Amino acid sequence: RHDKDHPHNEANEEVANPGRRSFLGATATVGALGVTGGTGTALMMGSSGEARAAEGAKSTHVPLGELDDYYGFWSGGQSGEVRIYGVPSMREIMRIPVFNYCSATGWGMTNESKRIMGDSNRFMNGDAHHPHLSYTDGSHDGRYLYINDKANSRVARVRLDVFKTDAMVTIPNIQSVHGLRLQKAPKTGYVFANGEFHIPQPNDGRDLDNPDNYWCLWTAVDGETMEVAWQVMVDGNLDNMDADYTGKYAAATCYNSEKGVNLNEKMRSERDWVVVFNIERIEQAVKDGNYTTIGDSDVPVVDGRHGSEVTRYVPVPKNPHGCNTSTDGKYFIAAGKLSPTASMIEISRLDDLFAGNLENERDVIAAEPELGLGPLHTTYDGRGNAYTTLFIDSQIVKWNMEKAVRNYNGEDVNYIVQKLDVHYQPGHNHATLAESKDADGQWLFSLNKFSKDRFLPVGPLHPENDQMIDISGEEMKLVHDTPTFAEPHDTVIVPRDMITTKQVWDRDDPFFAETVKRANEDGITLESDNKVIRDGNQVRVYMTSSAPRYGLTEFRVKSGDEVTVTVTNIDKVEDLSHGFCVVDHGVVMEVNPQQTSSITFTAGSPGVYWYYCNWFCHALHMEMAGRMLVEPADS
Ligand code: K7E
Ligand code: RUQ
Ligand code: CUA
Ligand code: CA
Repeated sequence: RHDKDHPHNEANEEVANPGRRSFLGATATVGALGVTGGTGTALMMGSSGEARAAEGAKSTHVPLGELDDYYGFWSGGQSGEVRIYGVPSMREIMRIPVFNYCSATGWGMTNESKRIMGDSNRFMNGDAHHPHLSYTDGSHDGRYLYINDKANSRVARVRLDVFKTDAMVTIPNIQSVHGLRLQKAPKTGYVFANGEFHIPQPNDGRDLDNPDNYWCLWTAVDGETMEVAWQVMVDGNLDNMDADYTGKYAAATCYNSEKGVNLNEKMRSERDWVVVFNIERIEQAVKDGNYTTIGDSDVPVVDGRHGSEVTRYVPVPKNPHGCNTSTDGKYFIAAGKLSPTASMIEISRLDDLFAGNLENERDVIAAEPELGLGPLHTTYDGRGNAYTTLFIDSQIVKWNMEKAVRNYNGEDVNYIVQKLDVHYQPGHNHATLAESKDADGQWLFSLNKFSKDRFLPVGPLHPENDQMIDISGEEMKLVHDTPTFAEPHDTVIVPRDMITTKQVWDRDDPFFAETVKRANEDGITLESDNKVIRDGNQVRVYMTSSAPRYGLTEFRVKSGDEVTVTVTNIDKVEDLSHGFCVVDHGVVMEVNPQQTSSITFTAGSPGVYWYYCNWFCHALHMEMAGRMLVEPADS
């Protein structure tokens, strides 16, 4: 068998998009700088601005009044939110606040959102990278979206019937959740989360200066209860990951096998690895009591370091990044980042690897095709082709998986199908349905980190550029540029009939059930009562909203009172949302049809404070207001 780390494929250069020079000018030459610099940072030069949608490509046009074919779920990166696009029009339809605070909806401020965020509500930021949709038998089932928070080590769930975040958990014993993926079969099931940064265990002040004794953990969250089920301690660190289509295995890339704490240390080894997890064996270890706990946490931690029965470490070229399961279920594909290759791990060989039947961990590598400079993430068209982003080359490379395997086995066959320039520095790419066995090979998105020269200049901070590519034919065709704000990392795109939403809340929805319960304890019928209840210095104000009126046009409190306002929107008409905003108090919330929302705040200094409806609802929306009359505290 072949044992070559970097099989050279001379055809790479020739098949590069022939249009490259005409619209990229000198840009194509800069990639090598990044590699020799060793940091992966590429410079950019201007384009000639001649790029336009390729001829013969499918249209992105969706006629007025018609709906898009697909829902696109975009992570909002360091904005902490999720965004919904219609594909192919790329109209931004909605934003879902998740880890962030939202001035429009009051997310992070309302009592309902605070209950969901729990203790982590004290953080006002988040860094949302990887949105993924729940599965049944390898197909998306439209129930939930899950997403990681790299900034504050959280995992959140979004309900896809109402497009609202409904659960959030802070993962113990780790720092930063980066890679996040879901169990695909038989269903989700587990939500797997990579702890990226290695830390002392427990991280209580011990081992500050002893990085050799820092550890990373891989976590499984129960996707139904959103409780942490178990964790696995690993060597090195954990970057990206994916799970297979049987429910048996998951794999994660490690770029810091060295456990370095600075850049040079993290690049010292020629190889890092992909760690493969055996989920059945981990569950068995937990069942057998073969685990420990760390610090205050009671989560079972199974030892998965070298020599363990629950993991295997497959060496791959240094500092890999993306890890994507091919939609035929055959391979985990880990992208090389600092190596021009991607490593194809053959999932059907993993039983033998775990059984000890292979001489070398590298025997699970089915191929290691050379793709170009800076391969980061791979997606699929369901027709045997893979598409990998080349960060440094600023290209998408389309390549054939079966041919890559044949080439690795010594056959003289070219696996590169096409290279397409993108603008610039792509991170993830993602094709329609490409995280499920239903990949349909229609549209591909390249989520580019840089957008210089592509949009009207807006000062030093540039948007990202999410480019849309028609992959329905043999040739990739660039069709659309989409500026996006900080900073989509990943998307998931599914046909619109996979999602069924409620357009009006059910009165018994769990999202605000706790608020309803508290109102019931006060003897309040939320749909009709408009009352103020004083309880010491706590004041609970209940009112209805019905365009263009609040049930209360004034209420009276004392300065310093803890005031809870609960508004129930008794309008039943679709799209008739109200808001509630108290002037000069930082108080805001959305109140959609048949929803109850509540918010708690401290009444300010004595005076008159207007509250008003901040969601345009009626011809008399401006008049939909009332007064909070704040009396002196000692009155
Ligand atoms: Cu490559 Cu967080 Cu998915 Cu970003 S990671 S690109
Ligand atoms: S008012 S219609 Cu502030 Cu011009 Cu809104
Ligand atoms: Cu109610 Cu605007
Ligand atoms: Ca490394």
